[in-house]
Amino acid sequence: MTQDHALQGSEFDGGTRVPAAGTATGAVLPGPAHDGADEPVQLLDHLGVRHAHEHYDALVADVDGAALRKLYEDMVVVRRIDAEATALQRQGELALWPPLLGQEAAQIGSGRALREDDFVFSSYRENAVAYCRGVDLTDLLRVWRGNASSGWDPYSINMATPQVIIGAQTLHATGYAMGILQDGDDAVAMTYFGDGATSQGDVNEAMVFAASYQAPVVFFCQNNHWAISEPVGLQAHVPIARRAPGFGIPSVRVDGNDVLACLAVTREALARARSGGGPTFIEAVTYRMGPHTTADDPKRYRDANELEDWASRDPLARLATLLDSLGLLDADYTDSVKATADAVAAELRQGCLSMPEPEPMDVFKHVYSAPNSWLDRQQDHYERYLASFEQAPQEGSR
Ligand SMILES: Cc1ncc(C[n+]2csc(CCOP(=O)(O)OP(=O)(O)O)c2C)c(N)n1
Ligand SMILES: [Mg+2]
Repeated sequence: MTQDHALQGSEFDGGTRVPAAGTATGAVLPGPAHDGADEPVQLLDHLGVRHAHEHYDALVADVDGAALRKLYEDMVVVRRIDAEATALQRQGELALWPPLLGQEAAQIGSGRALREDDFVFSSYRENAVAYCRGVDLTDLLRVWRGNASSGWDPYSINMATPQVIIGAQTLHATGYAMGILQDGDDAVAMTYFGDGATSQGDVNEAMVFAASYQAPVVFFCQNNHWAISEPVGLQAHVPIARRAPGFGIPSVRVDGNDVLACLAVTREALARARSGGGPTFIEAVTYRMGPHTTADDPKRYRDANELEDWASRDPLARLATLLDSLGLLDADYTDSVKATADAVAAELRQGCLSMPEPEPMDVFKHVYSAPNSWLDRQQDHYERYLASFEQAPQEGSR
């Protein structure tokens, strides 16, 4: 399939169309919070052409050449983190890794819109958002190496540790946002989840409460087209963004491979929440180019042509093209981006390999904030069990 044919003719699963090449697809949109319009907002198309947008341009008016370069660097670095962590898993240094390949724009565009005092509740795949929050790179890997049951102190970067129970984090975010209301603060809770998660009761309950309380929470759904081996079309017969207005929540579909559009729609949603306008639902239409996790083989359930189609909409390539057209992709710059990515990858690897092995008794730490007699009994039992190995006669000593 040729690139043009793929882009003009193909459809997103769920019956919604890929924007035709070269059109300013957002121009017909009526403006803020347009109740789930199907055409994704797009400012930068797959060919790297920047299109004017009557509403969203104002939201990224401050993004000059230097800021565009920074967004590009961010995306290169997080792609490199992802590749390095995948390699570490293949080398037996991590038990598992959930790649974000293809979703860099959705995560960097939205992550860079956040304020430091906002609070993020994510799934396992938002490693680029964690990077935006300033996560320590070793902390990012602790859980995946099996060295800790939790990677970091959530309050140190205002981001909860990754949630593996699909969709549960949307409830945590909504509860947190209701707390923000009680405090009279203007921070926002931002929650990330996948297309598959929208079928969970938790996500729907979170939307009911968020709408009822007009809580300052942004629901950021990365529709990467797959929930492990289930295609999105199976559980969403209409675009996912259309569901939110049914809860009384304004929604917007955005091209999730367009970092500028993701930044613009997230800024708008955050501003709405901060100013008392309540929740917003964002559906970022993107694609998971890698496996679900390193334990998965997508070749068993998806067509190679689909991957090829989406490779032609790569989020990094289109921004590189734009930078080049602006004369901002010179060798000095690309060398410095590569050097930064190399340094980050080296730090990640070094942090992984030098992580101290956990003590067996550490498994009891941080389970409850206060002493708990039931846990104490288990701890005693386990301590005696471990001690029994020390007392056992050594092999060959008889
Ligand atoms: C409550 C619950 N049910 C099932 C699972 C198993 N599971 C892990 S990931 C996943 C798919 C999630 O897909 P999606 O929400 O689209 O997120 P993505 O992995 O694509 O980022 C499932 C079903 C789980 N972790 N939690
Ligand atoms: Mg998914």
